[in-house]
Amino acid sequence: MKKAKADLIVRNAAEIVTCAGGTEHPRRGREMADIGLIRDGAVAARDGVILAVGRTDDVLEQVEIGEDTKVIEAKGRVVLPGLVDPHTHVIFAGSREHELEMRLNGMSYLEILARGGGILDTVRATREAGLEELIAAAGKYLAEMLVQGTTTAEAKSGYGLSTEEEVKMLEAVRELNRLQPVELVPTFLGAHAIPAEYRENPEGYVDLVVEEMLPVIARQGLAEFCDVFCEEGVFSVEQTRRILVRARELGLKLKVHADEMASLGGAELASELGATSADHLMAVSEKGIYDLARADTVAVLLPATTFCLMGQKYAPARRMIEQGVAVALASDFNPGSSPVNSLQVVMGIACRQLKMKPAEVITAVTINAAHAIGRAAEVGSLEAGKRADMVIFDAPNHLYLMYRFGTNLAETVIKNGQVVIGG
Ligand code: IZC
Ligand code: ZN
Repeated sequence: MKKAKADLIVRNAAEIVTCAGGTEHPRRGREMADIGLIRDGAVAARDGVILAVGRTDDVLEQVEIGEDTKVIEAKGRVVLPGLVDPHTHVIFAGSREHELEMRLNGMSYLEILARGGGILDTVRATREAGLEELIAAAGKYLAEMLVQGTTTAEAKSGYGLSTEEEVKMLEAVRELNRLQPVELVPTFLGAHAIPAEYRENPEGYVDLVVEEMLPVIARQGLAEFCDVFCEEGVFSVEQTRRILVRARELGLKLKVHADEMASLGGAELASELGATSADHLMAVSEKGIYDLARADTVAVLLPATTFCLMGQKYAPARRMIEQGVAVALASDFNPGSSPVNSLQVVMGIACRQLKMKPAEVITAVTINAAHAIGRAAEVGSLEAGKRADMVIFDAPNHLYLMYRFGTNLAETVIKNGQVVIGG
């Protein structure tokens, strides 16, 4: 039989962490510790697609190497699937460093928002910015993420809060998908806050989201997901339900900012509506955990946010995993509650504060994260037929990634079979 010719081969890696076998369903509960580890491994690809993964000797037998094959020696290093960040607010203008001091002086995130700051500060800056300015700002953050190993990310709107401005944000996402290597999955988050002009009429704003924004976004194909910030003083469970039911009718998949600060029943609602993910969950109830364990909804935990908001209770990750919930991790990168865009930092916090095991953490930023944004058929694991997205870390084994917290260990980043960082 004629062997397939590889145009890329990464070989002799100390460990290849494949995360294989979880494409059909997210890994839940105990399965999360199964990361498909191969020692002295190799990955071969052609035209951006993986041809073979296995022990170096086996892979070299299966594929042909020619003069034009790019060969990367990964001796003493660990190879992971390209990291997937399934919850970001990466499109925004301005910054909110003043909130750090406000928080140190005792003001809470929701108090800052209720006074017209927080999200509404970023809304003012984002509305003032032109499309080009938004693209340039996000492009810089995405470059930082890529250097640290993120090759796929979700990107939300939600700082426009008018039809025209929400469309502008999602157009920025579309342009960025043409301009740079990190693949972005667009989410419409028109229900992120009540804009100042609707302060006295929040139901009127929900009407606008349901009757005008959602149909426009769906018609223009600008978003795959619809998300709502379901929180005390922001959008109620009933408002969230109304928005998400309409979004689902229009063909969008669903996400919920659920039970972050108050236990409102966001996880229960996400499970009931068949949402793809329920995110945050610091204040999730026992019933919410029970429902998530029985739904296809992935729990996306954002421990860098809890860390940055200081002194809050972390999401009960151990309890969720014990109960059989599928857990993913994300940065929540945004200018307010999480100015952190490194998944490596999130991984370090997840071990120390969520008490997740290193193998569970790796599943949570690869295959389960891919499920959380509807991309598990393409990315999130190293398996023949999937996209050749991978990261070579300057680490002797996968445990080292979470142990050496705070240093960027990504040495070579490969997206669609192309070396985009290092080499
Ligand atoms: O800009 O504060 N939590 N939305 C919900 C955010 C944080 C982003 C922000
Ligand atoms: Zn968020």
